[in-house]
Amino acid sequence: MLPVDPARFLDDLNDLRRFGASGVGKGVSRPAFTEPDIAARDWLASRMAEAGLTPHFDPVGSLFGLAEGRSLLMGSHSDSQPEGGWLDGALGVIAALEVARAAREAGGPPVSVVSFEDEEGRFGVTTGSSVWAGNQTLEGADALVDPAGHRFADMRAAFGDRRGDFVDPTRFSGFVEMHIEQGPVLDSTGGTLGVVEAIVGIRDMHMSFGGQQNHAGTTPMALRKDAFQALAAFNGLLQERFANVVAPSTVWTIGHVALHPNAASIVPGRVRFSMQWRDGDTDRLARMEEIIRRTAEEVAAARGMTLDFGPMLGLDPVTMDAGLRGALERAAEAEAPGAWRVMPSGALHDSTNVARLMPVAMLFVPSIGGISHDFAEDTAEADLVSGLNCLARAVAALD
Ligand code: HGY
Ligand code: MN
Ligand code: MN
Repeated sequence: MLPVDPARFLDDLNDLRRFGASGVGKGVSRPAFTEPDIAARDWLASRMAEAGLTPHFDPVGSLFGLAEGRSLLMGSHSDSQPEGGWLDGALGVIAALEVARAAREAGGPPVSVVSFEDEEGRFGVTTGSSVWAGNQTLEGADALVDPAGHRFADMRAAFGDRRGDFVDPTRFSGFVEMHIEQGPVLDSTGGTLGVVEAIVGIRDMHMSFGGQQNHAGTTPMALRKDAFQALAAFNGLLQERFANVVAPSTVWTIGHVALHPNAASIVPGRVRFSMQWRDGDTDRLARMEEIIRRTAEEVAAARGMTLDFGPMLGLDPVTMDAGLRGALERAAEAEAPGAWRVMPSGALHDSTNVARLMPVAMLFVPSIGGISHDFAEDTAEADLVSGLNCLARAVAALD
């Protein structure tokens, strides 16, 4: 096993947490291209250089720490959700850095490190790795707009002349990403490590209902074209119509709702909302899309209201590479005998995109209480170290 240094690893993890520290527990707010995100990447670049790696920003702000010649790529993302945890993405980046350092100290194998930009999708869906992998064109990404109306093209310009070209993916033999589970399975079963078998697919879009803004006191209910009521009816019908299509693991979320004008005494005339759904089966994702579109059209027509669909972004389910996964399984058995399992990922990860370019595999550590995308996200330190040791074992075995 490579001579990883848990104290150095934990110190870097805690240093990274300083950038965008939310002041609530260990939480961070470090969305893509914000000042804390850029400062964190500059700090990561310096740590990569100190580790003997060549820091390289690509055109969208993804940061690579490059080893010479052909190498194994490891990493994740260091941007966060607006209310994010200190480990989502950051754990994979810092663990990769520590394995890369230990590998150099041990005389090999060469390991490169990456922190992808905008994995959390302030603009799209895993935008940085999606562009690198060709799942999204740079022109397409540049046209993306965040909820506040900022354009991706303008925001990525903040990296200025730090940016170089896209890194040639053929210099890497594969990609290994460690990540917190972000779900309840390992935590509730007392597991220490999860070896991922597959990552679910996702569909994500915004929709709008347009009605008639009016007085909340004088407008009879029967005459209203109330955008909130349209959304409520749409959501109610979805639950019914999904019933015989979805599986127990299927998820769907309306996480962002903007009512206009969002005032207590005004019948809302417009609502724009996010519609996101995930499943391990591409056909099921397509059937759900058909139900979503048809149901929204019915609701709008029945109320004499307008309906707009924004562009739909999506990624299909991906299966992990058998060889890399096998190395993680053997390392997990050595590190935590009987305390690991093979499991799917209900969360999306950069590995989904990188799988288009090279073999990928993922390792999970538990999330306390299954909590993530929340300031309260956390993992026991002993589990963080077990994950690092497992990576160190696997990378040594891959050499
Ligand atoms: O939403 C996700 O699955 C990822 O954490 N961005
Ligand atoms: Mn993540
Ligand atoms: Mn996340």
